[in-house]
Amino acid sequence: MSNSNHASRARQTRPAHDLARSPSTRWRGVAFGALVVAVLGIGVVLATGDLLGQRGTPTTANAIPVRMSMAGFEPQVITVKAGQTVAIDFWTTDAAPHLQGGVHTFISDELGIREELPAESRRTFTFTAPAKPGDYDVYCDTCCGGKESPTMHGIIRVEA
Ligand SMILES: [Cu+2]
Repeated sequence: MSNSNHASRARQTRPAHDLARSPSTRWRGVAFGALVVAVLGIGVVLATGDLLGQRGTPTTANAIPVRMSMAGFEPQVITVKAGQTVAIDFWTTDAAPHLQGGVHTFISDELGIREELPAESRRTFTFTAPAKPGDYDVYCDTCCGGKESPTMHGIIRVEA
């Protein structure tokens, strides 16, 4: 008799215990699932972005890869030789709505360069480096504050 009483009490307490415990367990499961989805999502976005940006291949040998983004030019310092014909392999993963006229720009007033780069694309252009060594300014004027924003400036470093 007392045995069956014990058993029934145990049977009654276990469901109560499960009820008290399962919500937090379920929440932990949901939180973990959300974390996994978020991490995978970020990975996919990064991988896709890089694939989009690297679509196509440079048409000019020895072109210098320069990535343009909301963070500016990458690399920020582009080193070239005086008098050299420089090929820039210019690319971006940014989407058109973030860019004025749907393009990033590569502008150097001092060197007379003005090139456009459509959203999510890659193109190669060339210019002739000046004979005079020094640092020359380059900027993008079609996003993130343009010429007024220090972030949108890079340097073309001309070495002798
Ligand atoms: Cu830009």
